[in-house]
Amino acid sequence: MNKLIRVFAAVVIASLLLLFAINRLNSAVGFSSDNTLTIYNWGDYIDDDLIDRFEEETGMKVIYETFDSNEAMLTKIQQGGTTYDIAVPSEYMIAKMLEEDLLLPLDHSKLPNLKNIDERFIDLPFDPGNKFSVPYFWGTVGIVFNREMLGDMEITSWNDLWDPAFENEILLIDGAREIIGMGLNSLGYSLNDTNVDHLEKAKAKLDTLTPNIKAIVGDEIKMLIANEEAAIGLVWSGDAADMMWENENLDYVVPSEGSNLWFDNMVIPKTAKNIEGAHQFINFMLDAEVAAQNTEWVSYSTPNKEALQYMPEDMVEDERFYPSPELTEKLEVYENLGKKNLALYNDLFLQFKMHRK
Ligand code: N2P
Repeated sequence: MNKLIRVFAAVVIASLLLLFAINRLNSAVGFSSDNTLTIYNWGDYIDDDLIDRFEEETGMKVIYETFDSNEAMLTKIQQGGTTYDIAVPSEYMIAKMLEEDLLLPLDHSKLPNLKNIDERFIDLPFDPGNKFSVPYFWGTVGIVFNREMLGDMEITSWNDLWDPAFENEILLIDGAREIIGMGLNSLGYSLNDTNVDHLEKAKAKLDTLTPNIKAIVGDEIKMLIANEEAAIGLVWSGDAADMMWENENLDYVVPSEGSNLWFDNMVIPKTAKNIEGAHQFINFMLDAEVAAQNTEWVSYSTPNKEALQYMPEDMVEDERFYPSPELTEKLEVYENLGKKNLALYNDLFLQFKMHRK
């Protein structure tokens, strides 16, 4: 009996020692929650070398996950399975997340590099005073097209896409607001229209584009168009810029009927565990040289004014990707249309996708 107790005690002590050792080891390699930073960002939206550099400089361990739409990101954050320290939603989604009380206020004293951001991108209506969000990238929605494949056919408007000559030549990004938005814009309606009749007309008009649509895809759209698998794509500006570095036959246009101007900002979800680390990461990404390196890799347009001096001139001076304030004023920023209307956009988009099958 005595022996049994001794064996039992030895096992307990050994287990405790083991647990202690694992714990020490975990924090040494950075798995304790303080030392881990979990980031949720769009696909292809950061230079991985910068994550390595941040880890080296801070000793933190970054866990990095990606999403391909604002809606998917929101669902994941609402479900709360994984807790994220940083997310990068677009403006209308930030407004929605604020409405649902999902974001933490930022401590500006920990973000001295915020001064590097061009004031054009500061204090916008979806987040007055940038209390909850800090600019990351911005851009437009438009059409990328292959001049070589299209011969002398010009594309300048959304309505050009309905030309029967483009049968099976168009790829679309998988975004409800972008695609329904194209339908709305092509009929002269606003991207923030909530009139059910207008929205149904937009969906019906999109259905008539079906013969020209080759597929609705995610980030692989860049590879497909750069490899000339399709001549035309509805894309976000930076994806077009990226493809154009790969294939010189490509060009990008913001359609004449109007289009979307968007802003993706970094936020800290309320459920974040490493709030200090999140601020460190945001401030790191706001550094001028870091932002320049990231922008060169990602190809989207940077809101970081101080970064521009470190970037190639032909990139900064390209008006297709750095449109003037006069042009951007003509574009529409998505508004948070409320639960019911956003659900309607999503439903119509789903129906449109099913109609294609
Ligand atoms: C990056 C997509 C950027 C998204 N792949 C536009 N909000």
